[in-house]
Amino acid sequence: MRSFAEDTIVAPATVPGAGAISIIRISGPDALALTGKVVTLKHGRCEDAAPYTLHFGTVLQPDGSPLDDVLVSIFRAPHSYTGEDAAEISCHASSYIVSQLLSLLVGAGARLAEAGEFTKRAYFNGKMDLAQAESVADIIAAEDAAAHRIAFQQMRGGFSRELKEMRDQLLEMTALMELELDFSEEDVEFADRSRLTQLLDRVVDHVQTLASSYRLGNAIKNGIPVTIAGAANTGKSTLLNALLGEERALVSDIAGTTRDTIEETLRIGSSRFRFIDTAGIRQTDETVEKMGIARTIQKVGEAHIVLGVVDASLDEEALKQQIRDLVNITHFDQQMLVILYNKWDKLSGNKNVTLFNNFVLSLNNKIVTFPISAKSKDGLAALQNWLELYEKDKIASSEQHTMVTNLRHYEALVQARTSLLRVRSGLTSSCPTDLVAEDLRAAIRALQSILGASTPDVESTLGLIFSRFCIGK
Ligand SMILES: Nc1nc2c(ncn2[C@@H]2O[C@H](COP(=O)(O)OP(=O)(O)O)[C@@H](O)[C@H]2O)c(=O)[nH]1
Ligand SMILES: [Mg+2]
Repeated sequence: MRSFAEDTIVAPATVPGAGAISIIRISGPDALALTGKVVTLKHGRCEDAAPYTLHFGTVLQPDGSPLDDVLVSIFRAPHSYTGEDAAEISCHASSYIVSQLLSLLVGAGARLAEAGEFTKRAYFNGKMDLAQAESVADIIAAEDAAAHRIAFQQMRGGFSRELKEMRDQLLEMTALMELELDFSEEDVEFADRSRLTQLLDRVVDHVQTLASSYRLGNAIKNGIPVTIAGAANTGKSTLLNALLGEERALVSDIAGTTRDTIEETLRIGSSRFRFIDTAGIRQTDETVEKMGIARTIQKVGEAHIVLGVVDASLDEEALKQQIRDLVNITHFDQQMLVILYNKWDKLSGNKNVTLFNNFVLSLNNKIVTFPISAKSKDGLAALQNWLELYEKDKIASSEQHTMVTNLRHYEALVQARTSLLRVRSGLTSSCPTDLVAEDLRAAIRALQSILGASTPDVESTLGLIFSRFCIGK
């Protein structure tokens, strides 16, 4: 296989800092020769070394003095990460040794790699598709079991396989339709419409399932969004600070102190949450505060969980109004509302939770409630436990499926779905075949854009079809 790159690149594969060893990676047509110029092996030469072998050697400085004793791993195209000839030099993790070694390799003719260049080469040499290449960054960034599982599955090509399977089915449909166009005078129908519709429905379902996995997939990758909402002065910022254990948001009893949203990530148990403190929801004529409130509504829309903070020390009517306002801004089909009766410490035993709950449950029986005091932190442990369990359940329910975590992929899937739905209505309304075929091709392009590279063309698909299909009969 001819590599797409002409030059040989080098970069440290490990981060500088504490550690026992550092690894320097060299890849490109001259990787082994350049390594050989810098490292003198105890036995043999790098250029002659067999692939997947490990060699002891010494790096000498220009004045002949030794820099370090190292181990060199040898890879040969196409069986390496990049698909090129490559070597990895393991040296002692001294920043001095690493920088000297790099400059020796550059002096010998290598070029310092740009960010992501090794993976880029792997992609261009066909070692992985675009979705897999993107997952490399995700797997490195994954901080918990769920994020790791999704990224690893994508890197192994699970998601790509599903995409290719759908793409190939659509390609076959397109090929059959184009065949019809070629034979249009004879009025043959190669593509049985009801069979096509069935097949199409399955693909649409699959695309839809993948697209809707993005909401949870993205949350697993970036932290589950939890919006803290409620009227001004109910204690939202106090709650955020209490959850974080630090004074992150400004707390004051002047209403409207928090005008923009504040976001902080926090790990509870094995899940990562993204807590978003918002401006209070209330009527105001003040422009800046109005903008804050508009953003609150938007942030509430993004949340998986809405923590609705109410001031339990208010009189009954005011309290009920705060609760109704929260119920009104929650999208119960995809969000959970947790009502927090805050400032419980101010009550002198003359209110009871059951009374509040009866009212809340009369509005919506899926709402969860907790009495808390954000100020004294009473009740927060129960809330944290609930958050942890709730998301654990959700994540567990996602384990059987491929999850989409990347916005680019999600957008392409939505595009594919739009085109496929047009194909669907084209098929049932006996729309001209060439128009339907055009929408099919648009759907294929959208799916293919996730994988990168180019679509197998209709010609080769036709070849495939003809191999099991005799047109003369
Ligand atoms: N007694 C009591 N006061 C609280 C509690 N939580 C918040 N406060 C007070 O309520 C006022 C408003 O709090 P803040 O967090 O700024 O409310 P926000 O406008 O909803 O962000 C501040 O004076 C807080 O100290 C609580 O649990 N108990
Ligand atoms: Mg606030």
